[in-house]
Amino acid sequence: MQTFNGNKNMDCNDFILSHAQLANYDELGFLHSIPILSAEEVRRFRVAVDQTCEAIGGRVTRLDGPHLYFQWAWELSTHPRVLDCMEQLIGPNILLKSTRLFYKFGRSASFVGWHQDGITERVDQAFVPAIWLGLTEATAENGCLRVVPRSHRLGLVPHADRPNPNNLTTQGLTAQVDIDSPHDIVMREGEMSLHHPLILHASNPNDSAESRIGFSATYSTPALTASRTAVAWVRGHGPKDCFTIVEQPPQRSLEDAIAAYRAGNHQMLFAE
Ligand SMILES: O=C(O)CCC(=O)C(=O)O
Repeated sequence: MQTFNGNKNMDCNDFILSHAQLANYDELGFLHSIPILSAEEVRRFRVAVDQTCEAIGGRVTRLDGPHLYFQWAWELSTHPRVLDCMEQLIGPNILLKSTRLFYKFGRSASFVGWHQDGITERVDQAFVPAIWLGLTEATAENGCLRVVPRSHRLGLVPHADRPNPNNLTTQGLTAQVDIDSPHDIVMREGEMSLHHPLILHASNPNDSAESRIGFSATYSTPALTASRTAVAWVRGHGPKDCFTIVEQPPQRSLEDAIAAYRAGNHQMLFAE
């Protein structure tokens, strides 16, 4: 199977994804509703996320690179079950490339325009997949992720800047293609979806009364040769000379982490 990369570290009892799921990922370009977090973990991570957002101030709707500063984001992106799934997808040597928090308040106009992560990640190869992990349920009403099945077969499509204060994509980057039969990724809290870097995806505004919160992260095999942001080898190993390497998890106090995050010049978006 194309995505199954001959794991040497994992015992066959450890596998979370079935062969049928991996085949589906290859065929459709995504997979969803993979149980990752317990109810207690969801509660704990939500408290930490809310503390961080409150400390930053304003109505935070997107934070880029939180794993470099905040323990909760590091723990989410290196959660053993997440990495076990990633290992099944791309093999035993796993690099953490980037992370994002998407926080859509209840009844907020924030949306995510149609895009491919390959555009912003500057990679169009299957070895750079992403996860989306829900800290709340994700429904059609609260603006769950939507994908165009099989769109990973289109290659990189043209994107244009469509600045809009409510669009949470980087610089409002929006795919210039007709969107055909999108699929809503409806999931329970604590569940995860996996995405090919070329899958077209987006999300609508949150029409529900409650917040919709998701954490996304992008990984790679050792095939990656450059990255604009610092990376971490989170399982196995690989080259260190072409990147800025994060050697250890963030350990700062919340106050120091916020100050360092602000100084780090990462994309931070706020709801109007
Ligand atoms: O959370 C969302 O609605 C969008 C997430 C997304 O576009 C991404 O992770 O690339």
